[in-house]
Amino acid sequence: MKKFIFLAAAILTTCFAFAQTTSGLDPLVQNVYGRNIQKLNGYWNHFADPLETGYYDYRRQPTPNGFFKDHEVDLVKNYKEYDFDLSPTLAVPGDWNTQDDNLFLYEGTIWFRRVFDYQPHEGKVFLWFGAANYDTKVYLNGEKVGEHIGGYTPFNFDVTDRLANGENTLIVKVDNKRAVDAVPTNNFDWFNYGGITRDVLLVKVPKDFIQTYKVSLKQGTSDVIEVAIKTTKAGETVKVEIPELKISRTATTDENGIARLEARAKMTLWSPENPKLYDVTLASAHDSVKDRIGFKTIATNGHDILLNGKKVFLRGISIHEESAFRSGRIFSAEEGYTLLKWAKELGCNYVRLAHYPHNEQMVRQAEEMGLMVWSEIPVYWTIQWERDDVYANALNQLDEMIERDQNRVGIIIWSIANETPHGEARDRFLSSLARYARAKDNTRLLSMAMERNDKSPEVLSVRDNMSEYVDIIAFNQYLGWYDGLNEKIDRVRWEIDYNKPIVISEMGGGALYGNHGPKDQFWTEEYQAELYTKMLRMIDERMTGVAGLSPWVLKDFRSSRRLLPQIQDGFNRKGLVSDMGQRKQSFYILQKWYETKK
Ligand code: GCB
Repeated sequence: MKKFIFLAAAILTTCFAFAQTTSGLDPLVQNVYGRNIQKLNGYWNHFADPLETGYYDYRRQPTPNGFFKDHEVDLVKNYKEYDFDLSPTLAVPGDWNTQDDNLFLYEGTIWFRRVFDYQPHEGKVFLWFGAANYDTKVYLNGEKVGEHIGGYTPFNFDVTDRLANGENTLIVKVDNKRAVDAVPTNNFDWFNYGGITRDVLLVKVPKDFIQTYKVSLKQGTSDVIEVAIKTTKAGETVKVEIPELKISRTATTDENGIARLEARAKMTLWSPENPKLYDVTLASAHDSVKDRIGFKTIATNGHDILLNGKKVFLRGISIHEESAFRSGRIFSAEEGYTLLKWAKELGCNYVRLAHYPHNEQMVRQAEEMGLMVWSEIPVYWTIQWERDDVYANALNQLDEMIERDQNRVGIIIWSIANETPHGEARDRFLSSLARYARAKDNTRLLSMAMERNDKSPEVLSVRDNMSEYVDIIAFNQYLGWYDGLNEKIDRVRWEIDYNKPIVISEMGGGALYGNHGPKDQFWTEEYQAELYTKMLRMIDERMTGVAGLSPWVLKDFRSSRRLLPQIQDGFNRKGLVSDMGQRKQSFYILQKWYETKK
């Protein structure tokens, strides 16, 4: 069953048609790391093809004998203008920009080739990509398997009937050209890392297998576990076991392959103080998959966020998925761990993983470390709201984000957008996404990073039609940086009229580590420290209903928008930690304040 059919039912409930922007995709296999996998990671031959010569002929028509054929079909004997065998290699996973200086600012197509050995397997095989940025076309043994757009979510193809026993040739065309009708658009404040940035796996499952599942606490209860399993077969018995809770239950799949069951248990709920996870096994007649799953409730009441029924303050920080010290796209669990450790040191119980879904290990690690997570899709700034295909793209990314991480107890918030200019088409687009997210997962809160819409120059506020669709009123604000000097922070009043929790999803200002001077001098550590001091005092003394914050940002990160020589040098400097891991003064100011919020 191809993916667009799978999505169709839910999409009918929105006011947009589902225009096909991807092809050949199959529904995601849940928890690939808990399956029988063959890693295709390693060094892949590659070359850049800025003119797309390997794809289009001279009339700009897709050529039937492009580079994806790897010379299986030579139109003219012995005529070659490319050769994968002679081409250099790049590490997969990895961004190409930080692996080869010539590719640092490259935006366009790169062709990758990986030759691998495959031994026959009884059952089905999926070719799975953790992520590739941005437009990916996949060919196996000279034939197109499918394509995917979107740079931060997983996708997979059923390649069972396309694999040869023995040697196979996988060719992947990845194009990271920015575009005005992409999601995100051609304008965003982070680095446009290109490449196959996450794992590539062959996922081997039985012919009839467990395609997906969701194990969570039933809404409104604290002792009933609810399980939904989808297998590829109707009328089969499935079994769920959680040995530590002495749970062992069976159910039978319906005509759609779906089985649901519930089990009551006295369990330890997951929390930052005690991030308890349980071993869970799900089995069908032929398949079995293991996971580590925790249980929690997350809800709101007026201005409060309630975790397991108790009021919690989100001591957060925003993070980009960029490695510490090296400043490239994170490509190992260790690199993600370093950032999360810094967040813990800061006193956080919560991280905003901005501005796109981070890799799966990052989310798993966060929950193991007791960090609640905000996860978001890159619906950022000036999306083309009127277009159905743009909506379909955003919706697909939202679906892939939720599908991949629906069993991650650490995730408390799905976010559907960041700083989007108001307008009717935008409201239609975002409210449809919100409805979809709620229908797919009602066990988490919904939010988006809004912008301020003030009542007067001195009376600051947030007023947004999307407020009725979200559980948390989150907004970014840059008093003292883009908006006045630090002294303005002391002058303003706040009136936010929604009776919902308020979360400041961004605040901050730039500082170059080691740059010292008076506290009214831009770019000094002292200026940034003063900004944080005033801002935190303002929250304490002159704002009501604030249930948390995730200042911008943990670490200085690369951005092609940040051009000031000797200060920015291609980095957004709003980090509390420099790109080389040095703590700026404001790190300690926030750390001290978070002590008071424990
Ligand atoms: C914002 C954006 C974030 C930017 C930040 C900045 O409001 O949400 O992506 O990086 O401001 O530094 O300007």
